[in-house]
Amino acid sequence: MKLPEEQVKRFWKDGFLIVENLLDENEVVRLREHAEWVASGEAPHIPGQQLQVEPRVLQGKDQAETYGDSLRKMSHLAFYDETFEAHARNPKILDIIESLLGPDIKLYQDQLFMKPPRIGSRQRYHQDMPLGFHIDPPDMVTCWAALSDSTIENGCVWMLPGTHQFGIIERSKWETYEQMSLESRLPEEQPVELKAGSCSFHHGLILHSSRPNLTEKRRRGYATHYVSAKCHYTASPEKNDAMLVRGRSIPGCI
Ligand SMILES: O=C(O)CCC(=O)C(=O)O
Repeated sequence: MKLPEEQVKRFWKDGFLIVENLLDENEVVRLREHAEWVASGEAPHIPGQQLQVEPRVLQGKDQAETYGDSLRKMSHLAFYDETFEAHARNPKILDIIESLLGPDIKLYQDQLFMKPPRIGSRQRYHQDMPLGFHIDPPDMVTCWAALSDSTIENGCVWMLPGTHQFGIIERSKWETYEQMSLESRLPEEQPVELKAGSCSFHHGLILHSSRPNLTEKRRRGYATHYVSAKCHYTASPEKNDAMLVRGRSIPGCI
């Protein structure tokens, strides 16, 4: 189903959009249970290097009860695993991405942010695209699917509306926004609180962050990062494993 024109306009103005209840309960439970299995470290088909432990646990400053509870995020899952790939190809998500990026779409990367109880750390203000997405132009939209309720207390994502319109922003300015946020001097930042099954969509250049998880429960969000298949790939071609998920590949492009 196409995204209504009014919502498309809102996305391009703000740089993000919330779509409530996009996934049904079965879809959420399947992904959540699968994520728990992969996070146990027992899934033989997911390389260990795709699982990233919370930095303070690595430094010995925090402790987690289980290996799964020490994880900050798991990456590139859809490229190894059918359940995550099926989510990345979910027509309900791709219809929205198509309304924003056009008919030819590739999955560039994915990240399942685990935000473990009590020790899930802050993600500083950043733009996604300059952090390892080698594309030109920056036609990139992420679907962030809430696999559990995401709230201010458990570390939901915060957006700075409209900042995608500034192009690539210098890292020193990211730091300025980060400091202002830490000092509660950034009235324009908006929390994206989501019920499990709801999704937010954000542009690859919007400044966003997420806060620590202060609760006793995990906050899980599965981010699938899509790009237009018309983008040029700006790194070495052999590193390009972007997966066509809708439409067609275009010769000479990603
Ligand atoms: O979920 C988070 O904590 C961070 C999300 C994020 O940075 C992203 O989806 O690009």
